[in-house]
Amino acid sequence: MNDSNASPEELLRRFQARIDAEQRIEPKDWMPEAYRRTLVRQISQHAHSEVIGMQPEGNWILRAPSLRRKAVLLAKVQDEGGHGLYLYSATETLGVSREELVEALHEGRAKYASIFNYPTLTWADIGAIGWLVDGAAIVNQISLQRTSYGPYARGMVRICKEESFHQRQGYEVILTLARGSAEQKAMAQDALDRWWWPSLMMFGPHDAESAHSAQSMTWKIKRQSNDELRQKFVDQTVPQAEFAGLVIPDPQLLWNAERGHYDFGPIDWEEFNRVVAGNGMCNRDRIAHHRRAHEEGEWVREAVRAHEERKRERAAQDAA
Ligand code: BYC
Repeated sequence: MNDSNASPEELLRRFQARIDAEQRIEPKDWMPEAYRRTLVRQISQHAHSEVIGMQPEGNWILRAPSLRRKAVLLAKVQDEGGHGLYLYSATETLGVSREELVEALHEGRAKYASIFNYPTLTWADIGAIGWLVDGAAIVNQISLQRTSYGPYARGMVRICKEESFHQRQGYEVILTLARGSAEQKAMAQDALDRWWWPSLMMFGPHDAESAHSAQSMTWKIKRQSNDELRQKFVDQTVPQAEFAGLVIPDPQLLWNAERGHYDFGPIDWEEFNRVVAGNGMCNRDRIAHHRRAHEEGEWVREAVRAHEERKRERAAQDAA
C-alpha cells in the first residue's frame, strides 16, 4: 500500500515508526500538519534569534579594542547572519517563505530568544555573549543535530562547528579581561553577573511548564528536555568560571555529589515572561532596527526580482 491510498491512521503510524527507527523525515515525505507547524515555529524562532542576535554584538564592531578583536567579531556576527539564512531555507522546505516569516517578526507575531533583549554595556559583554550565550546555544544545538527533520539536522551540523569557535573566542575575551587589571577583572565579573541568569532562561521553561516539550520529544524534534540541557550547560560552565577566577552570581550553586550535578538557585520566570512578552530592555529597539534595515534593503530585493523576471523573459523568448 503506498501513501496515496493509506488511511490517515496508517500514515500516522508509519510516520511515527520511521521516527522511532531513527530515520529522518525529508521535505517530500508525508508528515502530520502539527509536526510541520511545530517545525516552522521552532526553526523560524531559531532563525530570528540568529539574525536579531547580530544586533547586540554588531553594536561593538566599531568599538572593539584592537584590529584583531574587530576582525574576529566581524566574522562572528557574519556567521550569525549565515545561520539565520540556513534556517530560513530549512523553513522554506516546509512551504513557508522567508518574507512571511520576516513579516511575522515585524508584526510581533513571532518570537526570538529572550536573551537578545538585554543591552551590551561594555566590551566584556561581548566576551560574555560568546562564552555564555553561544555556550548555551551550542549545548542545545548539539542535541538538535539529531533532530528528526533532515534539513534542520543537517543545518545544525555546520552551525555547531561555527558556534564552537564563537564560544571559544568569547571565553578567550573573558579570560584576557579576568587576568588583566583589577578594573578589567571587575568588568568581566559584572558581565557574568548580568548575563548568567538570562543565559539559563535561554533553555525555556522548566519541563513541567513547557507547553510543547512532550509532543516534540515524541516526534524527536527535541532530543533532550529544557531542564536536561540547562543542567548540562551549568555543569560545563561552572568549572570554566572557576578557571577564570570569576564567581557565578548564585549563592545556591553547589556541587551535589549524589546527583553528580550542580544544584542551582531558582530562575526568575517573571522576568522571562516579561521579556518574552515584549517588555524587556531592548525589545522595541531590536524590532525597530530590524524593520529599518529591512526597508533599507528593499532596493536589493527589487533588483533581484527584476533580474529573475528578465531571466524568465529571455528563457521564454529562447523557447519560442
Ligand atoms: N526565548 O514549550 P516550550 C544563537 C517560548 S541563537 C523566547 O519549552 P519549545 C546566537 C517558546 O517558543 C540560538 N521564547 O517551547 C545568535 C514557546 O512559545 P510559543 C537560539 C522562548 O519550542 C547570535 C514557549 O516559550 N536557539 O545561537 O518546545 C549570537 C513555551 O516553551 C524561550 C534556538 O532557537 C526563550 N529563551 O522549546 C549568539 C534553539 N524559551 O512558540 C548566539 C531552537 C521558550 O508557544 N529552539 N520560549 O509561542 C529550541 O530548542 C526550542 O524552541 C526552545 C523552546 C528550547 C527554545
